[in-house]
Amino acid sequence: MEMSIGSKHVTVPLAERYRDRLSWTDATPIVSLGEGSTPLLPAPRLSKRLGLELWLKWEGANPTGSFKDRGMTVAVSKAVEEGATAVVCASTGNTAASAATYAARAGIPAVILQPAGAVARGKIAQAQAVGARLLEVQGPFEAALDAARELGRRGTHALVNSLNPYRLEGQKTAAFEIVEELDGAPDVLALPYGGGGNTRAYALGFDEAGAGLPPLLAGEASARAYTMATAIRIAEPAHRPEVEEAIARSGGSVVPLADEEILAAWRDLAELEGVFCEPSSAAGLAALRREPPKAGARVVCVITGHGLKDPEAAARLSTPPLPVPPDPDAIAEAAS
Ligand code: AN7
Repeated sequence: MEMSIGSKHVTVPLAERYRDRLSWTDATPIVSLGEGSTPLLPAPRLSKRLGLELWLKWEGANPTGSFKDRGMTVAVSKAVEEGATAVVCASTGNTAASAATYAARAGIPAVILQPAGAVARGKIAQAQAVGARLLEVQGPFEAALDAARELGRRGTHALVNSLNPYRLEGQKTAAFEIVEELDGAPDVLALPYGGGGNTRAYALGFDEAGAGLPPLLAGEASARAYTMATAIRIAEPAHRPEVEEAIARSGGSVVPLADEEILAAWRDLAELEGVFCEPSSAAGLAALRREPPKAGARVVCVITGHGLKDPEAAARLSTPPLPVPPDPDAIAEAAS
């Protein structure tokens, strides 16, 4: 049976929604799990507190629970088209989960290089479950990335880190969605800044959408090499020069954040808006708090990854369950 992604009974993935803005050819075997078209959620309680019109771009709703899937559908499809027989990436976890998953979808092996002891459990479980080969590099993220690049150069594996231009191409589609849904660019876009690929991708997307580049507020961990926000524990961002150029051109800024500020934003997103993300994903909101836009501004904050990625963080940072006997009176008392 021929099963086409374009069938009207199938979720429309970004590969289809933005078909003419991506590098597809007639020969591209599109590898998809239905990514993109994520919710743009109003945030009424946070809006009131901050005096803004705040929207949350909920990227945790992608197939593997992070924005990485937008780029991975394009990178893995093009890798297969170009004859790759395996993919490799270095990752703080989300790129790994996404690369492993799309490789499984494509029927090719994935090699994942991860910094030892610095990847959240949920992400490791995802990559393991789909059968990737996980290698713990005894060193920081940068050492793993250098090794991945070398395997890419040797030609044995296609590199699917964001140094692969198809990754940014896919990720730029999030800006298209925002411009379509708000009928223009927002006044400010806030997001986390790890390696900087996503900040570059949004700048690309807004430029291409032709509605103007909004000031970009990029929240980074001030303790880049040690932050508890492991997804953005990246001492040396691979895209730093391009990120600095795009941010300067946009009239925005890079906002260094203490872990406490990131965690406070994480808690508020969950408790005030019901948006449970991983800690790193709250860096955009923390940046907005540090550098508030003018009152009433229409702001989009990108929430990059799902909270289930990092169950240990959730357990550590919130109230644990309270044991009770199976007795309604005791339960009523404990519930109040
Ligand atoms: C949830 O997975 O670098 O600035 O290897 O997982 O484009 O690096 C993840 C980064 C923000 C930062 N939020 O994005 C990886 C990795 C989450 C992330 C970022 C990441 P970039």
